[in-house]
Amino acid sequence: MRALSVVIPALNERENIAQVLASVPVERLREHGWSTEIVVVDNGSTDGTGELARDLGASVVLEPNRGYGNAYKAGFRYATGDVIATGDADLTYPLDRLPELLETLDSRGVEFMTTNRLLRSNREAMKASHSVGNHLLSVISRRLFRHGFRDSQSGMWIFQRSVWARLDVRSAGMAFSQEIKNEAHRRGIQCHETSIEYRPRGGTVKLNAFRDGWQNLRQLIEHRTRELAPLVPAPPAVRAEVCSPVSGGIDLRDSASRDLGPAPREVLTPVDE
Ligand SMILES: Nc1nc2c(ncn2[C@@H]2O[C@H](COP(=O)(O)OP(=O)(O)O)[C@@H](O)[C@H]2O)c(=O)[nH]1
Ligand SMILES: [Mg+2]
Repeated sequence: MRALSVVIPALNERENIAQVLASVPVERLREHGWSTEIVVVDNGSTDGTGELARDLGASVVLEPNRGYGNAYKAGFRYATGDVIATGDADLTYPLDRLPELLETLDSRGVEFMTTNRLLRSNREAMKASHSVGNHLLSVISRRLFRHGFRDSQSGMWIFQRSVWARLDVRSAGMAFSQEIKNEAHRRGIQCHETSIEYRPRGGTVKLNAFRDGWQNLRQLIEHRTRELAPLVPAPPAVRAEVCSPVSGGIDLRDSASRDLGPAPREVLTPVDE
């Protein structure tokens, strides 16, 4: 049995989270040879998203520093699966298709798989202005990084967890999504992009199209001109305080200190992420 971690960032998604968690087909994944842990990263929600997710059986990581990228970094630090799969907590991504997507990852023999939402059949699910912005940013990514990914902003990726330690992904915010793809390609990781269904969002959009679009452009230029520095392995942790399931606390584990025993259920990550 292989282990899958489904990592879901959530900022005030109380109205969606139960349905999102229920859409992960844990039983079907088991039949396909996968054990599944679901990790919800609560990014300082004020509507009880984290508590509800925990009550429903998910592992909840608290990341007090707002930002989509910050949330993912905390979730990836916590995840223990052989493979990580991601998706928003807003009902847009087809988490119910994970068994088939994992089969594609295997059959393609790649380490990192991203997804393309920019299909005609998905047009109803995306605002026209977002669609234009996504196409534009995707063209620029393709030109700058010389790859063939159609959708630079898709937030559903499925990859071997070992890949994460080989990437230098810095964005704290929405640019994380393009950066992880561009960086995987830049580092020579074997990549593939597969088409997915994209569904109408539940709840309220957290993206600010103008601000996030502008930041994405700036990030693309910074990334393209960044030197491809060798990655410094994370130093071993000198101490760790692991919280109990109920009391909350601080977990200072990093990817180099996996010998600290089973992951706690709820983690407050260090604030300097
Ligand atoms: N924009 C944003 N999303 C966050 C943040 N923290 C967690 N998220 C979650 O990340 C996902 C992406 O946000 P969303 O509004 O769906 O952006 P979009 O999919 O690009 O339109 C959602 O599940 C949010 O709840 C944050 O600080 N900013
Ligand atoms: Mg979304």
